[in-house]
Amino acid sequence: MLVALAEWLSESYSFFNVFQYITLRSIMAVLTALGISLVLAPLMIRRLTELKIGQSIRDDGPQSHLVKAGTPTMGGALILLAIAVSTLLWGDLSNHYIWIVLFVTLGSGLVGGIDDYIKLKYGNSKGLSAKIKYLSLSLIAFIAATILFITANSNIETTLYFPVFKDWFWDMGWLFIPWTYLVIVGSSNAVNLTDGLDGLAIMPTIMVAAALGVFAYLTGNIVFAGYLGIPYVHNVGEITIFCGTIFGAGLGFLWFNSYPAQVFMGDVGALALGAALGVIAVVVRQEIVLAVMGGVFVMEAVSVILQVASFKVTGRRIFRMAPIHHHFELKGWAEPKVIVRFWIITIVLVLIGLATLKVR
Ligand code: 57M
Repeated sequence: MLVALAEWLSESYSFFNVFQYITLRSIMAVLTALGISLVLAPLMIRRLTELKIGQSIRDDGPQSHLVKAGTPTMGGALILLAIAVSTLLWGDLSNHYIWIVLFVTLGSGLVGGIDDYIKLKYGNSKGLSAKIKYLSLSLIAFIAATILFITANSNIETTLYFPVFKDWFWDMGWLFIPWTYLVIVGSSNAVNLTDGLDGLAIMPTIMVAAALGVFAYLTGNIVFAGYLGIPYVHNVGEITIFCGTIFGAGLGFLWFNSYPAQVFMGDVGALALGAALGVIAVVVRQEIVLAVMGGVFVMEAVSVILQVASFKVTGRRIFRMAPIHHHFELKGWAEPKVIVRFWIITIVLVLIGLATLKVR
């Protein structure tokens, strides 16, 4: 919104030209989203506590979690508010990628929010029926995938690029639609499964969003993209601003979600942020790099798949409990130790992901 205003003002005052730059607007987007979440979070936590909107804890999980009962949840709604306001302020609203990522993020947040609301209203931890939840998420992902396919300007936008091997790519054609759907829904669920310890999901989300912001900036710049040998996607640089809003809003939320958490994000946050990372990776053509940098999310999801499969086939569990963070808790690791170690793993994976920019 401010881009249009700055453009108009720059006709009289050349200083306002500075707001045309993606880099400056991204920094402003980070700070705006951070400010919104830092300022509003205490008010929200107070209000949620007054309204008794607190988490109900399953009694079959690690016993150490029982003390968390009643912790305010649905803090993700604030993350989404900060992301939306900051994107609308600093993003170029004539850019269709901005609207697609906002649609996927807020749409998935709405599904998660309804799920949270039902859990809170009926005081149980079941929520929306799994079928309705996945159908709604699937519909959002499918709509986004179809729009991206129809609006693609060249086959670069529907080609799958493999990191490191610069001659490895595959023009997916219409298969781009199911692929995009899988990436968005898979990423959304993987982040949701990870969100089971204080700060465990938000910090990797922040780090991966920051790295995807770098990819978005370089992919949208014809000179840098050419120099690095990565795909060039016209106009996708604007997504750097969106990544900045996730970074800022996430940091503000982490301030209160760090151990011991004063608020949880709820499905409204976890499903939305996961879907956001998925759709960003698709538009910047880095789905495989997302799987590398978000390795912690992948590991959590795979632990559940293996556990369920093993239990069904052999009647035995591989892990003490899935997702895998519960396994380490039950082995006796203190919660902050599991969290920080998973963060460290993510730092390494994000660095590996960024290295693929050069190593090819
Ligand atoms: C969400 N939700 C957390 C909070 C957060 C198929 C199966 C593996 C599904 C899985 C599941 O339901 N996952 C989805 C996990 C919950 O957190 C809420 O949910 C939101 C995210 N969706 O924002 O609102 C609990 O996590 C803890 N928490 C924190 N700090 C945070 O910042 O401590 C969350 C955020 C909170 C709080 O305790 O209440 C969750 O874990 O429920 N199911 C499971 O994860 C269950 N696993 C299981 O059944 N494993 C079996 C299967 C796979 C065969 C097995 O291993 O044998 C476990 N979860 C729980 N108890 N709570 C086990 C039982």
